Amino acid sequence: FAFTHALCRTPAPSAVNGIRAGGGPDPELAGIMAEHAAYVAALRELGLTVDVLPPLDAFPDALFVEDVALTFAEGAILLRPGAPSRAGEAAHIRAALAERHGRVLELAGPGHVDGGDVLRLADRVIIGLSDRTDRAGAETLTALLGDLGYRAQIAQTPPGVLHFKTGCGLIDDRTVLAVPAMRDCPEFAGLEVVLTPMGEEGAANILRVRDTVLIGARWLATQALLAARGVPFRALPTDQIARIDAGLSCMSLRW
Ligand code: CIR
Repeated sequence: FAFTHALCRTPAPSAVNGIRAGGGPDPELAGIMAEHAAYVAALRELGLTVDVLPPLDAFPDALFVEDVALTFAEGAILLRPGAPSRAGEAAHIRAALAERHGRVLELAGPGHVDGGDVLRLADRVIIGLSDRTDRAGAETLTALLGDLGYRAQIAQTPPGVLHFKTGCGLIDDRTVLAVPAMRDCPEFAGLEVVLTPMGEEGAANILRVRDTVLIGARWLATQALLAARGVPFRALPTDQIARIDAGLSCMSLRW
């Protein structure tokens, strides 16, 4: 969690057309912009150096930079996002990664991995198979992570959960907040699993940065749960990005 840097991308006007699984109300651009700005400001206030890349109007989901790459102190990995409309995003972040990382590895085809399916723990990295991340991609990524010195485990994202991290996020090194559908995830063995309260499944995509957990502002019961555990947290608005199936981890790459 001891990140010093983050990379984000300004939402383009097309962000309102980002992929979304369900119906629900349309997102509003002004709201998406405001939520993104609050997020960048929070990362800066937590002490990170945050660079913000220019918008990419041809790619509505490009503000969700987490899905196109992985960043570590040891180097970066350029991914192959699984949604056809997002495939082209990776090329647009390659130069920015090369400027900031000594090594940039690339996931070779034919497999796909979205960074939202990758959960980094203290001792290993979990890669969740999902509608976006397939086994070929997960196996290729396992080898690349090995090159950077990380051990990977391949897990299953439950049906109906977009990304592995849509359904879980780390509170600390030994504690994961997870939706009930992920309670028995075998890869969580050895961790304490704290379940999202009823009706707050959307809260699971928390993001721990240094000592603070970032959490969506509307998830009051989950905030109470963190408070009761003595976990410092900061509530951020996420209602608009939630309309395009996103949460807090999606909007940055961190290292
Ligand atoms: C998508 O469906 O790809 C975007 N609308 C949302 C991506 C959210 N990213 C993430 O959870 N890492």
